[in-house]
Amino acid sequence: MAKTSECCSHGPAGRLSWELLELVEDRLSAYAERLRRDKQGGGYKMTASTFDEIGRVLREHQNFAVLSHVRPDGDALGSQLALALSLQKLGKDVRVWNEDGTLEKYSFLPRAELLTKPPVTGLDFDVAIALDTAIQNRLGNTLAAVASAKIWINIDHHLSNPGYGDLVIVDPSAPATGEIIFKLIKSQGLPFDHDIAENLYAAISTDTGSFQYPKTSACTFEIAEELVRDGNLDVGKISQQLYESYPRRRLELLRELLQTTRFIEQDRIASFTLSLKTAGDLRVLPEDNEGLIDHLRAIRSVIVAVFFEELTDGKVRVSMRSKDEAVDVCAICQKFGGGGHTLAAGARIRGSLAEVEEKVLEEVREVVKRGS
Ligand SMILES: [Mn+2]
Repeated sequence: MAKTSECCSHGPAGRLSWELLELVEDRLSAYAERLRRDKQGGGYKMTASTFDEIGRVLREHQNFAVLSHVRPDGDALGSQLALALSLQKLGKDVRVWNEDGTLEKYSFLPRAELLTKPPVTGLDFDVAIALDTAIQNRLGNTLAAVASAKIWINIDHHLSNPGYGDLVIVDPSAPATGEIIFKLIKSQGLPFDHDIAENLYAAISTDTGSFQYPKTSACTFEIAEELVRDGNLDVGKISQQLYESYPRRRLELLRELLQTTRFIEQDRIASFTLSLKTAGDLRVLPEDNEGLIDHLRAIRSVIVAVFFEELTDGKVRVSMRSKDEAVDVCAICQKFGGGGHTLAAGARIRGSLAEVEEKVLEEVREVVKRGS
């Protein structure tokens, strides 16, 4: 039983006696205390709903909408499906909505067919749950479809999340929202099975860059261990579906991006750009470029990698990665109306590719100079 460390304590699953409830509560208050300490020490923000409070709301209501952000990634979709499946097994009515619906790339996720675009006319819900979504607006057109929801739950790991909603868990120390969903499910004894495990594994694997990024902790591996063992997962098969099943056009896209690569500040800043024309010529889908920025980050001298993508609405989507805590790309992106994590952030900025590139790189240059 004592196989999980303090950070992973999520209490025993199954039916809860009062004794067990007390035990769970003890552990959760220790967890909350640890986060409070982190907050003072490391500048973390933790808005303090407990798993118990959220668990209670999940049990006491019937109609749920589980949502995540536009241009969803593996963490967003895996977390949505995992929580939705657990709620379904609990006998709840659940809609799993995303502005983009299911993505081709993630269609292998168990029960991916549950993920749909919201209907034009919304539905009534007791509870709307936003996952992995730092800014409520980033829920896109799902927001209007759940407008009548009585209670909002916000579960996320983005530092920049302001804590919208009635019940909020924002834990920036978590490398993936999937990790928080795992703790919620386990601490509350919510239903868990193979399909839920596989969705959570995909969420955590993708948001940690295959268990490589700095927030990957012993706790992350302990959770992965439980997912693989208790969910009876085939890791090789999931990895192949996640990382070795790209369409050919992704490589063609990378070839084009590499042609535009720029290095500045003694090669400490690297960037590439994707124009609408190139995207159109290659028939690129939005999900095709997920992770390509890692090719820039992988260069030894590079501290900050930036990806500029021209959008159809007169804006440019900027993705930024940092390899140095002293260079906070979330702060840079917030200056331009975006947000994210210290080491991975983004923004959408009005202007032409050239204008935005110039403005943003100037800002990054300043921060990199200051940080070194
Ligand atoms: Mn995430």
